[in-house]
Amino acid sequence: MIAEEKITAAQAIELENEYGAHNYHPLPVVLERGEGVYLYDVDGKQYFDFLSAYSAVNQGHCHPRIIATLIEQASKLTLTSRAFHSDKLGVCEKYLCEYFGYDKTLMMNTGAEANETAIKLARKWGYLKKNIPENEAVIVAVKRNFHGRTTTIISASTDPVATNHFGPFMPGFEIIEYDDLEELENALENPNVCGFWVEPIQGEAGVYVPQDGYLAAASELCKKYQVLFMVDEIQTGVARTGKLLASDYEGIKPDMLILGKALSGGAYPVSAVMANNEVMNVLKPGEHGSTYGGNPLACAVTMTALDVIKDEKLAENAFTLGNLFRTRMEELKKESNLIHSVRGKGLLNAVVINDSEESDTAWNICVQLKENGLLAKPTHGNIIRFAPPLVMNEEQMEACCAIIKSTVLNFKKK
Ligand code: IF1
Repeated sequence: MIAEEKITAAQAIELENEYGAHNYHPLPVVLERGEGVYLYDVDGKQYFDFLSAYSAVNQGHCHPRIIATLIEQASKLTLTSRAFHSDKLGVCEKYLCEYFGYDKTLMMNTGAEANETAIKLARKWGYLKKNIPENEAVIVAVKRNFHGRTTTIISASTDPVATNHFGPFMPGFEIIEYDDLEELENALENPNVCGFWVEPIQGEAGVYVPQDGYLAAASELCKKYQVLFMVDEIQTGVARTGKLLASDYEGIKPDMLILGKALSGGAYPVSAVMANNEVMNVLKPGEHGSTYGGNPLACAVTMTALDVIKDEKLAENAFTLGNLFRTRMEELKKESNLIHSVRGKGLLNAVVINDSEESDTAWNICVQLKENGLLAKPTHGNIIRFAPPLVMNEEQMEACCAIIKSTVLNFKKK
Protein backbone atom coordinates (compact mmCIF):
# COMPACT_ATOMS: atom_id res chain seq x y z
CA MET A 1 0.00 0.00 0.00
CA ILE A 2 1.45 3.45 -0.87
CA ALA A 3 2.40 5.21 2.35
CA GLU A 4 -0.48 7.59 3.04
CA GLU A 5 0.53 11.22 3.03
CA LYS A 6 -0.28 12.53 6.50
CA ILE A 7 -3.36 14.74 6.36
CA THR A 8 -3.56 17.88 8.47
CA ALA A 9 -6.56 18.60 10.69
CA ALA A 10 -7.51 21.55 8.50
CA GLN A 11 -7.33 19.44 5.33
CA ALA A 12 -9.44 16.68 6.87
CA ILE A 13 -12.14 19.12 7.97
CA GLU A 14 -12.10 20.88 4.61
CA LEU A 15 -12.55 17.59 2.75
CA GLU A 16 -15.53 16.69 4.94
CA ASN A 17 -17.06 20.11 4.33
CA GLU A 18 -16.52 19.92 0.60
CA TYR A 19 -17.41 16.31 -0.13
CA GLY A 20 -19.56 15.13 2.79
CA ALA A 21 -23.19 15.85 3.64
CA HIS A 22 -23.41 18.37 6.46
CA ASN A 23 -25.52 16.13 8.69
CA TYR A 24 -23.33 16.57 11.73
CA HIS A 25 -21.68 19.41 13.67
CA PRO A 26 -18.57 17.75 15.12
CA LEU A 27 -16.26 19.25 17.69
CA PRO A 28 -13.19 20.75 15.93
CA VAL A 29 -10.88 17.73 16.45
CA VAL A 30 -9.58 15.24 13.87
CA LEU A 31 -8.87 11.82 15.30
CA GLU A 32 -6.44 9.29 13.93
CA ARG A 33 -5.96 6.57 16.55
CA GLY A 34 -7.69 5.08 19.57
CA GLU A 35 -6.48 2.83 22.35
CA GLY A 36 -8.52 1.93 25.42
CA VAL A 37 -9.86 5.13 26.99
CA TYR A 38 -7.64 7.30 24.79
CA LEU A 39 -8.04 8.97 21.42
CA TYR A 40 -5.23 10.68 19.51
CA ASP A 41 -5.63 13.44 16.94
CA VAL A 42 -3.61 13.83 13.74
CA ASP A 43 -1.09 15.94 15.64
CA GLY A 44 -0.55 13.20 18.19
CA LYS A 45 -2.42 14.96 21.01
CA GLN A 46 -3.98 12.53 23.51
CA TYR A 47 -7.54 12.83 24.78
CA PHE A 48 -9.68 10.96 27.25
CA ASP A 49 -12.74 9.79 25.31
CA PHE A 50 -15.91 10.64 27.26
CA LEU A 51 -18.33 9.79 24.47
CA SER A 52 -17.27 6.23 23.52
CA ALA A 53 -18.86 6.71 20.09
CA TYR A 54 -22.23 7.09 21.83
CA SER A 55 -21.64 3.96 23.96
CA ALA A 56 -20.48 1.70 21.12
CA VAL A 57 -16.90 1.49 22.41
CA ASN A 58 -17.68 0.25 25.93
CA GLN A 59 -14.75 -2.20 25.71
CA GLY A 60 -12.31 0.60 24.89
CA HIS A 61 -10.88 1.60 21.53
CA CYS A 62 -9.25 -1.18 19.48
CA HIS A 63 -9.50 -3.77 22.24
CA PRO A 64 -6.70 -6.25 21.35
CA ARG A 65 -8.89 -9.36 21.74
CA ILE A 66 -11.66 -7.90 19.56
CA ILE A 67 -9.25 -6.67 16.90
CA ALA A 68 -7.45 -10.03 16.84
CA THR A 69 -10.80 -11.76 16.21
CA LEU A 70 -11.71 -9.20 13.56
CA ILE A 71 -8.42 -9.75 11.69
CA GLU A 72 -8.55 -13.54 11.98
CA GLN A 73 -12.15 -13.85 10.76
CA ALA A 74 -11.75 -11.17 8.11
CA SER A 75 -8.90 -13.22 6.64
CA LYS A 76 -11.16 -16.31 6.43
CA LEU A 77 -14.74 -15.37 5.56
CA THR A 78 -16.57 -12.07 5.97
CA LEU A 79 -19.97 -12.44 4.29
CA THR A 80 -22.01 -15.27 2.78
CA SER A 81 -25.48 -13.68 2.90
CA ARG A 82 -28.26 -15.69 4.55
CA ALA A 83 -28.85 -17.55 1.30
CA PHE A 84 -26.49 -20.09 2.81
CA HIS A 85 -25.59 -21.20 6.34
CA SER A 86 -22.25 -20.31 7.91
CA ASP A 87 -20.23 -21.92 10.67
CA LYS A 88 -20.56 -18.81 12.84
CA LEU A 89 -24.24 -17.75 12.81
CA GLY A 90 -25.84 -20.57 14.80
CA VAL A 91 -22.98 -20.55 17.28
CA CYS A 92 -23.40 -16.79 17.80
CA GLU A 93 -27.18 -17.00 18.00
CA LYS A 94 -26.86 -19.65 20.74
CA TYR A 95 -24.22 -17.52 22.46
CA LEU A 96 -26.51 -14.44 22.46
CA CYS A 97 -29.56 -16.41 23.64
CA GLU A 98 -27.64 -17.89 26.56
CA TYR A 99 -25.94 -14.55 27.34
CA PHE A 100 -29.21 -12.57 27.55
CA GLY A 101 -31.67 -15.40 28.39
CA TYR A 102 -33.98 -15.66 25.38
CA ASP A 103 -35.14 -18.43 23.01
CA LYS A 104 -34.14 -16.70 19.79
CA THR A 105 -32.32 -13.73 18.27
CA LEU A 106 -32.50 -11.90 14.95
CA MET A 107 -29.22 -10.22 14.04
CA MET A 108 -29.09 -7.01 12.05
CA ASN A 109 -26.49 -4.28 11.63
CA THR A 110 -27.53 -0.89 12.98
CA GLY A 111 -29.63 0.01 15.97
CA ALA A 112 -32.24 1.55 13.71
CA GLU A 113 -32.57 -1.74 11.84
CA ALA A 114 -33.00 -3.59 15.13
CA ASN A 115 -35.79 -1.19 16.10
CA GLU A 116 -37.41 -1.56 12.68
CA THR A 117 -37.23 -5.33 13.19
CA ALA A 118 -38.89 -4.98 16.59
CA ILE A 119 -41.70 -2.88 15.10
CA LYS A 120 -42.40 -5.49 12.41
CA LEU A 121 -42.28 -8.33 14.94
CA ALA A 122 -44.63 -6.54 17.35
CA ARG A 123 -47.13 -5.74 14.64
CA LYS A 124 -47.19 -9.26 13.17
CA TRP A 125 -47.44 -10.74 16.68
CA GLY A 126 -50.36 -8.37 17.34
CA TYR A 127 -52.22 -9.57 14.25
CA LEU A 128 -51.57 -13.29 14.71
CA LYS A 129 -51.61 -13.62 18.51
CA LYS A 130 -53.75 -10.73 19.81
CA ASN A 131 -56.19 -10.66 16.89
CA ILE A 132 -55.69 -6.97 16.27
CA PRO A 133 -57.49 -6.04 13.03
CA GLU A 134 -55.02 -5.95 10.11
CA ASN A 135 -53.23 -2.59 9.67
CA GLU A 136 -54.65 -1.25 12.95
CA ALA A 137 -51.79 -2.20 15.29
CA VAL A 138 -50.58 0.59 17.55
CA ILE A 139 -47.18 0.87 19.25
CA VAL A 140 -46.99 3.17 22.28
CA ALA A 141 -43.82 5.27 22.48
CA VAL A 142 -42.76 8.13 24.74
CA LYS A 143 -41.92 11.80 24.33
CA ARG A 144 -38.22 12.63 23.80
CA ASN A 145 -37.55 9.12 22.53
CA PHE A 146 -34.59 8.34 20.33
CA HIS A 147 -34.57 5.04 18.44
CA GLY A 148 -32.78 5.90 15.19
CA ARG A 149 -33.11 7.94 12.04
CA THR A 150 -35.28 5.97 9.57
CA THR A 151 -38.58 7.46 8.41
CA THR A 152 -40.64 4.90 10.32
CA ILE A 153 -38.69 5.43 13.55
CA ILE A 154 -38.89 9.24 13.35
CA SER A 155 -42.65 8.83 12.85
CA ALA A 156 -42.67 8.26 16.62
CA SER A 157 -40.26 11.11 17.36
CA THR A 158 -41.28 14.30 19.19
CA ASP A 159 -38.07 16.14 18.19
CA PRO A 160 -38.72 18.68 15.42
CA VAL A 161 -35.06 18.49 14.38
CA ALA A 162 -35.54 14.77 13.72
CA THR A 163 -38.87 15.18 11.89
CA ASN A 164 -39.06 18.56 10.11
CA HIS A 165 -39.39 18.19 6.32
CA PHE A 166 -39.18 14.38 6.45
CA GLY A 167 -42.92 13.59 6.24
CA PRO A 168 -45.26 11.96 5.53
CA PHE A 169 -44.94 9.73 8.54
CA MET A 170 -45.83 6.13 9.34
CA PRO A 171 -49.14 5.77 11.24
CA GLY A 172 -49.57 3.39 14.17
CA PHE A 173 -47.70 5.16 16.96
CA GLU A 174 -49.21 6.74 20.07
CA ILE A 175 -46.95 9.04 22.08
CA ILE A 176 -47.27 9.42 25.86
CA GLU A 177 -45.21 11.05 28.60
CA TYR A 178 -42.10 9.17 29.72
CA ASP A 179 -42.12 7.94 33.31
CA ASP A 180 -45.94 8.34 33.63
CA LEU A 181 -47.66 5.09 34.58
CA GLU A 182 -51.18 6.52 34.54
CA GLU A 183 -50.77 7.67 30.94
CA LEU A 184 -49.24 4.33 30.08
CA GLU A 185 -52.16 2.33 31.51
CA ASN A 186 -54.66 4.55 29.71
CA ALA A 187 -52.83 3.96 26.43
CA LEU A 188 -52.55 0.20 26.91
CA GLU A 189 -56.31 -0.16 27.46
CA ASN A 190 -56.65 0.24 23.67
CA PRO A 191 -57.00 -3.38 22.47
CA ASN A 192 -55.14 -2.51 19.27
CA VAL A 193 -51.90 -1.80 21.11
CA CYS A 194 -49.29 -4.49 20.34
CA GLY A 195 -46.20 -2.95 21.94
CA PHE A 196 -44.79 -0.43 24.41
CA TRP A 197 -41.45 0.83 23.02
CA VAL A 198 -39.12 2.61 25.43
CA GLU A 199 -35.52 3.31 26.49
CA PRO A 200 -34.84 2.34 30.14
CA ILE A 201 -32.87 5.60 30.39
CA GLN A 202 -33.40 8.23 27.68
CA GLY A 203 -29.88 8.75 26.34
CA GLU A 204 -30.12 11.31 23.55
CA ALA A 205 -32.84 13.26 25.35
CA GLY A 206 -30.26 14.00 28.02
CA VAL A 207 -29.82 10.91 30.22
CA TYR A 208 -33.28 11.00 31.80
CA VAL A 209 -33.50 8.29 34.46
CA PRO A 210 -37.12 7.33 35.28
CA GLN A 211 -38.41 6.94 38.85
CA ASP A 212 -37.43 3.70 40.59
CA GLY A 213 -40.02 1.04 39.79
CA TYR A 214 -41.20 2.62 36.54
CA LEU A 215 -39.85 -0.16 34.33
CA ALA A 216 -41.13 -2.91 36.62
CA ALA A 217 -44.59 -1.34 36.75
CA ALA A 218 -44.57 -0.82 32.98
CA SER A 219 -43.67 -4.47 32.53
CA GLU A 220 -46.60 -5.51 34.72
CA LEU A 221 -48.99 -3.26 32.78
CA CYS A 222 -47.79 -4.81 29.52
CA LYS A 223 -48.56 -8.28 30.90
CA LYS A 224 -51.98 -7.09 32.15
CA TYR A 225 -52.98 -5.74 28.73
CA GLN A 226 -51.21 -8.38 26.58
CA VAL A 227 -48.75 -5.86 25.12
CA LEU A 228 -45.14 -6.60 24.17
CA PHE A 229 -42.62 -4.72 26.32
CA MET A 230 -40.07 -3.57 23.72
CA VAL A 231 -37.00 -2.21 25.50
CA ASP A 232 -34.39 -0.34 23.48
CA GLU A 233 -31.07 -1.00 25.24
CA ILE A 234 -28.95 0.01 22.27
CA GLN A 235 -27.28 2.74 24.29
CA THR A 236 -27.93 1.58 27.87
CA GLY A 237 -27.14 -2.11 27.32
CA VAL A 238 -23.91 -4.13 27.36
CA ALA A 239 -22.81 -2.94 30.82
CA ARG A 240 -23.01 0.83 30.18
CA THR A 241 -25.23 1.66 33.19
CA GLY A 242 -23.44 -0.56 35.74
CA LYS A 243 -25.43 -3.75 35.07
CA LEU A 244 -25.39 -5.92 31.95
CA LEU A 245 -28.69 -4.23 31.03
CA ALA A 246 -30.37 -1.17 32.53
CA SER A 247 -33.44 -3.43 32.75
CA ASP A 248 -31.55 -5.54 35.30
CA TYR A 249 -31.85 -2.79 37.92
CA GLU A 250 -35.54 -3.64 38.18
CA GLY A 251 -35.29 -7.35 37.50
CA ILE A 252 -37.51 -7.10 34.42
CA LYS A 253 -37.31 -9.25 31.31
CA PRO A 254 -38.44 -7.33 28.22
CA ASP A 255 -40.54 -9.28 25.72
CA MET A 256 -38.22 -7.83 23.10
CA LEU A 257 -34.68 -6.76 23.99
CA ILE A 258 -33.21 -4.44 21.35
CA LEU A 259 -29.40 -4.23 21.26
CA GLY A 260 -26.68 -2.63 19.15
CA LYS A 261 -23.55 -0.44 19.50
CA ALA A 262 -21.31 -2.15 22.07
CA LEU A 263 -22.47 -5.64 21.00
CA SER A 264 -19.40 -5.43 18.75
CA GLY A 265 -17.22 -3.14 20.86
CA GLY A 266 -17.12 -0.54 18.13
CA ALA A 267 -15.25 -2.81 15.70
CA TYR A 268 -18.13 -3.65 13.36
CA PRO A 269 -21.84 -2.69 13.08
CA VAL A 270 -23.91 -5.36 14.84
CA SER A 271 -27.42 -5.17 16.29
CA ALA A 272 -29.91 -7.75 17.44
CA VAL A 273 -33.44 -8.31 18.70
CA MET A 274 -33.84 -10.98 21.42
CA ALA A 275 -37.25 -12.58 22.03
CA ASN A 276 -38.85 -15.86 23.00
CA ASN A 277 -40.43 -18.29 20.55
CA GLU A 278 -44.00 -16.99 20.93
CA VAL A 279 -42.85 -13.69 19.43
CA MET A 280 -39.96 -14.66 17.17
CA ASN A 281 -41.77 -17.56 15.52
CA VAL A 282 -44.31 -15.26 13.86
CA LEU A 283 -41.62 -14.53 11.27
CA LYS A 284 -41.47 -16.89 8.28
CA PRO A 285 -38.68 -17.27 5.66
CA GLY A 286 -38.38 -14.32 3.31
CA GLU A 287 -40.29 -11.86 5.52
CA HIS A 288 -37.35 -9.95 6.99
CA GLY A 289 -33.56 -9.72 6.87
CA SER A 290 -30.61 -7.79 5.46
CA THR A 291 -27.55 -8.48 3.34
CA TYR A 292 -25.09 -8.22 6.20
CA GLY A 293 -27.31 -9.36 9.09
CA GLY A 294 -25.59 -12.12 11.11
CA ASN A 295 -22.57 -12.38 8.83
CA PRO A 296 -19.60 -14.50 10.00
CA LEU A 297 -17.44 -11.48 10.75
CA ALA A 298 -20.20 -9.82 12.81
CA CYS A 299 -20.75 -13.07 14.71
CA ALA A 300 -17.08 -13.64 15.52
CA VAL A 301 -16.56 -10.05 16.67
CA THR A 302 -19.76 -10.07 18.78
CA MET A 303 -18.80 -13.17 20.73
CA THR A 304 -15.36 -11.79 21.57
CA ALA A 305 -16.76 -8.34 22.42
CA LEU A 306 -19.25 -9.87 24.86
CA ASP A 307 -16.59 -12.19 26.31
CA VAL A 308 -14.57 -9.07 27.12
CA ILE A 309 -17.55 -7.49 28.94
CA LYS A 310 -17.79 -10.52 31.26
CA ASP A 311 -14.09 -11.39 31.58
CA GLU A 312 -13.10 -7.82 32.49
CA LYS A 313 -16.17 -7.31 34.74
CA LEU A 314 -16.98 -4.09 32.91
CA ALA A 315 -20.50 -3.74 34.33
CA GLU A 316 -19.12 -3.84 37.86
CA ASN A 317 -16.43 -1.34 36.91
CA ALA A 318 -19.01 0.98 35.33
CA PHE A 319 -21.10 0.79 38.51
CA THR A 320 -18.17 1.72 40.77
CA LEU A 321 -16.64 4.42 38.57
CA GLY A 322 -20.08 5.88 37.86
CA ASN A 323 -20.59 6.48 41.57
CA LEU A 324 -17.15 8.11 41.77
CA PHE A 325 -17.90 10.35 38.78
CA ARG A 326 -21.24 11.54 40.16
CA THR A 327 -19.70 12.13 43.58
CA ARG A 328 -16.99 14.32 42.05
CA MET A 329 -19.53 16.22 39.94
CA GLU A 330 -21.76 16.83 42.97
CA GLU A 331 -18.68 18.21 44.77
CA LEU A 332 -18.03 20.46 41.76
CA LYS A 333 -21.66 21.61 41.81
CA LYS A 334 -21.03 23.02 45.31
CA GLU A 335 -18.09 25.03 43.96
CA SER A 336 -19.51 26.27 40.67
CA ASN A 337 -22.82 27.89 39.79
CA LEU A 338 -22.29 26.60 36.22
CA ILE A 339 -23.48 23.14 37.27
CA HIS A 340 -27.27 22.82 37.59
CA SER A 341 -27.52 19.05 38.19
CA VAL A 342 -25.90 15.67 37.67
CA ARG A 343 -27.71 12.45 36.74
CA GLY A 344 -27.12 8.99 35.37
CA LYS A 345 -26.41 5.36 36.16
CA GLY A 346 -23.11 3.57 35.84
CA LEU A 347 -21.03 5.33 33.21
CA LEU A 348 -23.97 6.90 31.37
CA ASN A 349 -24.12 10.33 32.95
CA ALA A 350 -25.08 13.89 32.14
CA VAL A 351 -24.17 17.22 33.69
CA VAL A 352 -26.83 19.89 33.19
CA ILE A 353 -25.26 23.34 32.75
CA ASN A 354 -26.86 26.33 34.44
CA ASP A 355 -27.83 28.15 31.28
CA SER A 356 -30.68 28.22 28.79
CA GLU A 357 -31.20 25.36 26.33
CA GLU A 358 -30.54 27.84 23.53
CA SER A 359 -27.20 28.98 24.95
CA ASP A 360 -23.93 27.64 23.57
CA THR A 361 -22.36 27.45 27.02
CA ALA A 362 -22.38 23.64 27.11
CA TRP A 363 -20.81 23.55 23.64
CA ASN A 364 -18.14 26.07 24.64
CA ILE A 365 -17.35 24.08 27.78
CA CYS A 366 -16.88 21.01 25.57
CA VAL A 367 -14.55 22.95 23.27
CA GLN A 368 -12.53 23.97 26.34
CA LEU A 369 -12.58 20.38 27.64
CA LYS A 370 -11.12 19.34 24.29
CA GLU A 371 -8.33 21.87 24.70
CA ASN A 372 -7.71 20.34 28.12
CA GLY A 373 -7.54 16.78 26.76
CA LEU A 374 -11.04 15.39 27.29
CA LEU A 375 -13.63 14.77 24.56
CA ALA A 376 -17.32 15.10 25.44
CA LYS A 377 -20.28 16.59 23.61
CA PRO A 378 -23.64 18.12 24.59
CA THR A 379 -26.69 15.95 23.85
CA HIS A 380 -29.17 18.79 23.81
CA GLY A 381 -28.67 22.49 24.51
CA ASN A 382 -27.33 22.73 28.04
CA ILE A 383 -26.80 19.02 28.78
CA ILE A 384 -23.35 17.45 28.48
CA ARG A 385 -23.24 13.66 28.27
CA PHE A 386 -20.23 11.99 29.94
CA ALA A 387 -19.79 8.35 28.89
CA PRO A 388 -16.22 7.03 28.85
CA PRO A 389 -15.23 3.49 27.83
CA LEU A 390 -16.00 1.06 30.67
CA VAL A 391 -12.35 -0.07 30.81
CA MET A 392 -11.37 3.18 32.57
CA ASN A 393 -9.61 2.76 35.91
CA GLU A 394 -9.99 4.80 39.09
CA GLU A 395 -6.80 6.78 38.56
CA GLN A 396 -7.89 7.78 35.05
CA MET A 397 -11.37 8.71 36.31
CA GLU A 398 -9.89 10.94 39.01
CA ALA A 399 -7.66 12.59 36.39
CA CYS A 400 -10.72 13.19 34.16
CA CYS A 401 -12.77 14.62 37.00
CA ALA A 402 -9.86 16.97 37.72
CA ILE A 403 -9.86 18.09 34.07
CA ILE A 404 -13.63 18.72 34.18
CA LYS A 405 -13.32 20.55 37.50
CA SER A 406 -10.50 22.87 36.37
CA THR A 407 -12.24 23.51 33.04
CA VAL A 408 -15.53 24.43 34.71
CA LEU A 409 -13.94 26.55 37.47
CA ASN A 410 -11.85 28.49 34.94
CA PHE A 411 -14.63 28.77 32.35
CA LYS A 412 -15.63 32.28 31.32
CA LYS A 413 -19.03 32.56 29.69
CA LYS A 414 -18.85 34.46 26.40
C1 IF1 B 1 -26.61 9.63 15.38
C2 IF1 B 1 -28.16 10.14 19.22
C3 IF1 B 1 -27.14 8.76 20.96
C4 IF1 B 1 -29.78 5.05 20.28
C5 IF1 B 1 -30.87 4.32 20.79
C6 IF1 B 1 -31.31 3.38 18.67
C7 IF1 B 1 -30.24 4.07 18.11
C8 IF1 B 1 -29.45 4.92 18.91
C9 IF1 B 1 -31.26 4.41 22.25
C10 IF1 B 1 -29.95 3.90 16.62
C11 IF1 B 1 -28.32 5.65 18.30
C12 IF1 B 1 -26.65 7.25 18.16
C13 IF1 B 1 -26.98 7.61 16.73
C14 IF1 B 1 -26.03 8.70 16.40
C15 IF1 B 1 -25.74 9.45 17.68
C16 IF1 B 1 -26.19 8.53 18.78
C17 IF1 B 1 -27.18 9.12 19.68
F1 IF1 B 1 -27.63 11.28 19.61
F2 IF1 B 1 -28.36 10.09 17.94
F3 IF1 B 1 -29.28 9.89 19.87
F4 IF1 B 1 -26.36 7.86 21.35
F5 IF1 B 1 -27.89 9.29 21.85
N1 IF1 B 1 -31.61 3.50 19.98
N2 IF1 B 1 -27.75 6.60 18.87
O1 IF1 B 1 -29.05 5.87 21.09
O2 IF1 B 1 -28.78 3.14 16.45
O3 IF1 B 1 -28.91 3.19 13.96
O4 IF1 B 1 -27.31 4.68 15.14
O5 IF1 B 1 -26.92 2.21 15.16
O6 IF1 B 1 -27.55 9.22 14.68
O7 IF1 B 1 -26.15 10.76 15.32
P1 IF1 B 1 -27.94 3.33 15.10
